[in-house]
Amino acid sequence: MLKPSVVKELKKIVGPDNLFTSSEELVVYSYDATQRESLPWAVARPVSTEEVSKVLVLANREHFPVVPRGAGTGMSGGSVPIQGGVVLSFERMNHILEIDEDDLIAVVEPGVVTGDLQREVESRGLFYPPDPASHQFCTMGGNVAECAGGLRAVKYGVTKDYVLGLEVVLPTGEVIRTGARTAKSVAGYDLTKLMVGSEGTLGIVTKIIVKLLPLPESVRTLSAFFSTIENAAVAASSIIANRILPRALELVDQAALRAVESYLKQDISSGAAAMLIVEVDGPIESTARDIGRVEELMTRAGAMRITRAETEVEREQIWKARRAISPALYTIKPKKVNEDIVVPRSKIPDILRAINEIAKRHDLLIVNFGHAGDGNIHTNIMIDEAEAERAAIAVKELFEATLRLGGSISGEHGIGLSKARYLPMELGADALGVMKKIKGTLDPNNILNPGKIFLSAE
Ligand code: 2HG
Ligand code: ZN
Repeated sequence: MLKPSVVKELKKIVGPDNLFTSSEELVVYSYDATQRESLPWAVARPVSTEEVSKVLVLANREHFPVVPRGAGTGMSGGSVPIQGGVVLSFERMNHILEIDEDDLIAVVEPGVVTGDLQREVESRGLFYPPDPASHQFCTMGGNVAECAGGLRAVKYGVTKDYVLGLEVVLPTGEVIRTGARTAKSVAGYDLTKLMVGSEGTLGIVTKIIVKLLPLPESVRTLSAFFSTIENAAVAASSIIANRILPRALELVDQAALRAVESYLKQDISSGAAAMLIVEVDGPIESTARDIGRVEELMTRAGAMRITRAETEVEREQIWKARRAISPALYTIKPKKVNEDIVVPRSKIPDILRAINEIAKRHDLLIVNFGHAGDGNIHTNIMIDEAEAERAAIAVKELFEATLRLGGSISGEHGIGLSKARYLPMELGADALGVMKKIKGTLDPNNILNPGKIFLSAE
């Protein structure tokens, strides 16, 4: 709990209207998409870098946890105040500060919704490629903290590939600027990359400089349906093997299709066991040629049906269904154990076989969908309470199989809470030790988002 004198000081920093302490208010800031909940002791809504810095100075003096929060759409518990403390919500720091059309950069505050930035730059013929499935809700600060990936990573990469520089408040309150507004810079260690993906444990991002691209001239999209998930996985590999680099290459299994069909009350697959969504972009002649070649490859790989989106509305329908999978899954079982493994993309058929075998052995419903083009499969074990113990064993086996295939336990959602105990399996003691030393140096009192990434700070 916070001392009354500390509450008073916090009120002075952010203003009395921007400090919440009543339980009705606190509950709104207590969870993310992992279904983990923990009440903060207070919620502060700063409006400036200076206010953030003052809160951190106070937190160090009084030793209370501080947990930064965007929209709470995270999938690994990053914004859940698991040890209580003060949640810093960035809902008021939500301005696009600058779009520089000559140098192709944008400068934003952390609370900007990613979809708003995408729309704003697109209206000027520019393009911000990172595209998390939750783009209508998630924020740029959260995307930076978790290094969000999303639907276009196969061609364009992930958040860290677009962040040129940051303004960061360190856990001890100092404000630093990392990177530069230039296309390149090698001045010293790359603190920008260190911060991106640090899950709100090393610093609080208060300004983000991102690079933009010219908006591609045209986009073509198709969905292809298969009678088995194996056929779909092999078809997905054949696209890249044939030297076509789509901007999205998504795989959806039967259980995910059923869930989203019942959620949206709409037939999508006509009973198929798997769906691929393929989207290409570029000049009109090249997308016309590429989508034709993709269609041929899908037919050759045994697709039962292929639907090309002929209009923007049809294209949006395909993506609406894909983006709805994650929320749809919450309706089929009480608990969604969300994993986010990534394997070399050629190993997708192998990991799907291994997952199928794990599901059968433990008699569990495991739903697979996601970014096949990146090798990143969202493996969701759908359970009720009675199945929780079996699911925990299945998760460990899933990670073992992933690592055996040369993969990683998290492609884009982060380590956060539930994966912390498995991180040593992937990193080994020495690399983990280096990470903890960095954390200890920047945050000597372990006040910033404690309990995330590492099981213990020592
Ligand atoms: C997606 O790609 C998100 O839809 C959520 O990363 C994945 O719910 C999930 O497992
Ligand atoms: Zn995803």
